[in-house]
Amino acid sequence: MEAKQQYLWLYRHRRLLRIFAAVLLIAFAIGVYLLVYMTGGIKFVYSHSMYVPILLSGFLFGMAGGALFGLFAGIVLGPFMPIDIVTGEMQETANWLYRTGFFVLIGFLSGLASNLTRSYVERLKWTSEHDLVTQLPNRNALIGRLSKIAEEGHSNFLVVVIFLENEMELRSSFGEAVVEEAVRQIPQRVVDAVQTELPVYRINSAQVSVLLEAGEQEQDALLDRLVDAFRTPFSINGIPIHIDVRIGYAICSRDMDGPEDCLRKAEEALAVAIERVQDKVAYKPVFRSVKQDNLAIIGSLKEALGDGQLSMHYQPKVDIKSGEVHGVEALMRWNHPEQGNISPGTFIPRAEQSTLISLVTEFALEHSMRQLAQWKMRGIDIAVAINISSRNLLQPGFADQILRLLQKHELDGASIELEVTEGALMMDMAHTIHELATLSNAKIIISVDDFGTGYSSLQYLHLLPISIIKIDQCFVRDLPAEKGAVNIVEAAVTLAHKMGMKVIAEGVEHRAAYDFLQSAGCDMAQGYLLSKPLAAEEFERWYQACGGRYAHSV
Ligand code: G
Ligand code: G
Ligand code: MN
Repeated sequence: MEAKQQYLWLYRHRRLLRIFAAVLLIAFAIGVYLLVYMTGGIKFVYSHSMYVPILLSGFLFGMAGGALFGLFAGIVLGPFMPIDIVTGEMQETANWLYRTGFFVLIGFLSGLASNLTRSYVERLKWTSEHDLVTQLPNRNALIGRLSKIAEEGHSNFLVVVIFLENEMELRSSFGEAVVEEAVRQIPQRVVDAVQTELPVYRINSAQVSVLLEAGEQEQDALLDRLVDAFRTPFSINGIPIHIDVRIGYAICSRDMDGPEDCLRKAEEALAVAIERVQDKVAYKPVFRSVKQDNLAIIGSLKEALGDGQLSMHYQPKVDIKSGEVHGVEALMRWNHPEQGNISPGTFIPRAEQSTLISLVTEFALEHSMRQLAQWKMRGIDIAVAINISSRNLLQPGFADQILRLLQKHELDGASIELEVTEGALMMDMAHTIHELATLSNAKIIISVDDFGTGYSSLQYLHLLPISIIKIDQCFVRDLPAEKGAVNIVEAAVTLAHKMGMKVIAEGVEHRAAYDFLQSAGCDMAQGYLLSKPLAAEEFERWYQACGGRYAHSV
């Protein structure tokens, strides 16, 4: 039997056990009587053995039980026990009465100590299962409740986790007390919504949870009512407080993998609800496999950065008018020892969600700049464009890091181009303006990558020091047959030129597209027609073979 089961068994049979213990204690006292009698009477030391059952009785039966047993023990060793068996001399009444009083006191004190300990332990148990501020049951209590439900064999029930999305914001604008008061009001809302008395668990400062027993048909309606319950603002000291909630839930059944797992499923669903900005999301096994894939990739990426699995490839960019090879775009390649090539389209977005992206970008910057310095020494005078992610621009000291690398490799700022997507430019405009100004003062070229595909306004075009617009592949691929793409490309070229910027088209795969771009006045082209991304030595051979000038354009 495990410790917990043993405890449960003892708890269930506690009445019988108490009777049994009482009988044993009485037998013990009679045993002491016999011992004292046989060893010659109360004048010898053996009567002290009586303290054992007295202390035990206080421990088991509390103050009254201890005192009562003390009285009994006092009488057992009292009027009928001679001082000396051989002489037959009896005890004086005052003598045994004093002893009896002493026994009663010891029993009482033992009971008192035991009660105090017990209430202290209960207090500890309560504290471990409650949120001390709101007095709501906490995560431990929820796990305990889930284990109990599993034991009792309920069929299906929902574990619902409610996330108070603006909790941090409320905390910073209204203060701790207001948020805690709002949380205290949540149970009433939940009860009103589901119309049954249900405990609400506070599982962390911004999450509460309830367990719902509902058939499949009622589930949706019940959850909708729960979402609705938070639509009316909470009123705290007369201030209306709106709490934004997201809900994740999982259906747990008897054959679930344990209570922790069940709660975790609901929390994984919640993470998806937050990410997708949805009111409520039910757990699906695919969430976990996606997350595990992500974690596995992110886990091995750090290693890959250190042991040479990553490298940079370079794709030429050609000046359409002169045919000159203007520069290259540096593109990361990952050759995984087991999984083979992993596309940056797979691992870059995942790295962007973690702090690893700063290491990835550092790798790209360091390797591209080192390569560029070598090319320059061998007379290949081109620029290198490096892709920057939105997180990099928010990183403190990012611009300075680039300037230090330039210095280290003795490169001129003008030979470096940074490709930033529209979304990244819009993240935190004030900060971005400052960072990009530092870079542009060092003559580094800033280009807008994937132009035309982001959700953004055009205001960044005149607010930020942008020199190049890169028209996204999706507009270039079907040129000139696709009329819509033709219009967009022509408009982008006009817009860019009016603003004093250059235009590059990426994803140029066909001669016809290239010719169209030339006639539309587009400045540069990049794509499979010219060359796919190449390893450094391959690019060098390609460049030497064409003499730094793309042949088709002449
Ligand atoms: O080369 P490929 O088409 O597989 O690249 C897919 C995406 O990954 C592209 O959008 C490209 O911008 C991005 N990418 C490639 N290399 C890097 C890099 O070094 N840093 C960042 N941030 N993005 C990169
Ligand atoms: O988002 P970004 O511009 O960084 O993406 C560049 C990606 O586009 C590179 O990963 C590169 O492999 C890919 N690419 C470059 N030229 C072509 C092309 O002509 N056709 C297609 N389909 N992809 C291209
Ligand atoms: Mn790019």
